[in-house]
This record gives sequence, C-alpha cells and structure tokens, in this order.
Amino acid sequence: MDLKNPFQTSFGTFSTKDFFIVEAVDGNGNSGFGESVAFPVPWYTEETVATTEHVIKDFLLPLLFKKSIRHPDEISSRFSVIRRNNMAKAAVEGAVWDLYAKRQGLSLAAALGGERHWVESGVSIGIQPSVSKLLAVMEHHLEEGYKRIKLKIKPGMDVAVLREVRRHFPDVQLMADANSAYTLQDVDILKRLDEFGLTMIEQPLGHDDIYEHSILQSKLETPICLDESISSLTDARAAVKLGSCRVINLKIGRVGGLSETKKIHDFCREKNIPVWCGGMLEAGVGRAHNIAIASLPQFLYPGDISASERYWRKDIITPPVILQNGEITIKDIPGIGYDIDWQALESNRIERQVHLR
Ligand code: OSB
Ligand code: MG
Repeated sequence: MDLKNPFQTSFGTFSTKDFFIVEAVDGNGNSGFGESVAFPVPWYTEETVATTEHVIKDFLLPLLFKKSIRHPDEISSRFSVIRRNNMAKAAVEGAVWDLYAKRQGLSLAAALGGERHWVESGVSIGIQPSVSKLLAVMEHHLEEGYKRIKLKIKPGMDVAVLREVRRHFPDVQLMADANSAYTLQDVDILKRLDEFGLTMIEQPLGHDDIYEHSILQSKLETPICLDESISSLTDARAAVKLGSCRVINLKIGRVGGLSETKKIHDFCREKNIPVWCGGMLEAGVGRAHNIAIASLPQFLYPGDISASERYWRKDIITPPVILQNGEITIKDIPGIGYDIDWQALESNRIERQVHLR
C-alpha cells in the first residue's frame, strides 16, 4: 500500500508498506485476522517481509498445525523452538487471537483483559525537510486532536529543531525518537534535550543495547523509553533492573505477539513502569490489534495509534479507524472490532497463499 506521504526516520525513508494479512479460519465459518509488520529492508530490526514469509510458511504453520490448541497463549510457547523472528510469530498468533475472541463472543480487547473503552491517540512525525514544514505538520495534527506529538530526531536535527518546536508549542506533550542514531559519545547533546521538557526520549542508543542506556539514563533528567532493545520479557526485566529506561514502548510484532506483550505489560505494572503502544505504519488490521492491546491498564501514555487517514487514502478495514477528541473508541463487538474491506484489500493484494492443516 502507498503511504500518503513518505515517512523519514534516522535510518531510512518509507513510501510504501508491504505486508501479509493472515486469515485463520475454523470449521464454523469464523475468521480471525493478523497483519505482519516487518519492513522490506532490515533497518529497524533484522526481520523483513521476505523472512516473515519464509518463517511463517516453512516453520510456524507446520508447528501450529501439529496439534490442536485450547487457548492462543499456547502459541508463543509452541513457537519458542524457533528463535526470534518475532514479527512472523506475531502475525500468525494475532490471527488466532482474533479468531479465539470471535468464538468467545468477546472483543479482542476484553479477551486480552483490557479495561478501557477508549485509547488516547498520539502521532509520530517523520523527519521533515525544514523546520517550517515540521511546524505546519504539527499544527495540522494538533488541530485534528492528537494528544501527543512524537518527533523523529537524528544527529544534526535535534537541539535546534526541538528549540523551535518548543518556542511555537510550549505546552504540547512532546517526545523524540532517535531510532538508535546516537552513541554514548553524544551524551552532551542528549543532555541539552533536558531543557525542552520532553515526556521521554525513545531509543537514543544501540538497537540491541541495554547496558549503555543505563549509563545514559543516569545522566539525563528526561526519561528514556526503550523500543528496539526490548524484544522479550527477559529484555524488559534486564532494562528495568539496570535502570536503562523509565518507560517501555510495546509493539506486538517486536516482542513476538499478544501473549508476550501481555506478559511484559503485567511485569511493568508490577514494577510501576508505564508502557504505551508503538506503531509500525500498520494498515487497519494491525492498527485494530494495537487498539485492543492498548486497552490494558498499564498503557499510561498515548500510543502511536493514529487514525487510518494519517497514513492511508483508503484503509483495508471498514469503518476506518477514526479519532474523536484525540481518542479512539474500543468497540464492544467480537474480535478486532472492524471488518475487512475486501474491495480495498483486493485492490492492493499482489498474491494469495492457502495453507491447509
Ligand atoms: O521507531 O516507532 C518507531 C515507524 C517505522 C519504524 C519505526 C518506528 C516508526 C514510528 C511510526 O515511529 C509509528 C506509527 O505511526 O506507526
Ligand atoms: Mg521507536
């Protein structure tokens, strides 16, 4: 699917999104849907669209079909013999979770233990060609009602940009995401960000680092939020124990599915670490899964869960995700809460595969 506008991060620019929609079908005419979130190039983490396909087809589906399951929580332990490949695992597990919720007559949010009836929405803004363009984009999204703004930063596009942004928008809930663009050598630059009152700075250092973030956090007032570095409950435990972050961005795909996301959520709740739901430029199915998980109680900051129209001219779900006063309502209907818009899906689909049990 073509993005409305290119999205630029410190590691690269995206203009399209390629993904799989996984449909899990039972014998009674019920269908559950999942969406893969890996990008075509392994810039963010090591997975790609192609590795997702290989791992799902050659390893995960044979494991899933080996014997029956009683609950979707069993899938992540069944898949644990396959190392990592978390986004591939999450796409399959997500489809089964949706199917399970529909069979139970529960919304996916309720099936996951969600308590909220709406989630607060934030927006992530890519690196812009100029500060004036950035201010205009921010203004536009604030008018739409978004409750918090996240700006992508990188060396050379940080202190001066944020100073201008703060001058124009002194009160907005603001944060910055570096996607691993800095090293500990940059500590002086990163300390200068403290004056802007950011709610947090996301993933300043190595994509796989936990230790150096603990050194950096001890030198910053701004809370560090980890994204790329947290791929499991084990990582979350290490990061919290070491003081590497004060907030965690939870992405279902990055940690291998909804069951692992719930475990990290529950651990963070016990440790008083706020979490929020990150985004991977999802189309509607992935977006609906994000909305459902964000209904859990420890999701304490607005997520990167914006309306369908933030990225898509026409989403593949109906109705599209919409914003009301900066919030998204969680629908009390079975499953993900949205129907597939088959016409929209077909107009973007380039292949189809059938795997029978
Ligand atoms: O680091 O959160 C990230 C987009 C692509 C890759 C990584 C990230 C992002 C975003 C956008 O920040 C989140 C979204 O709106 O889906
Ligand atoms: Mg991030």
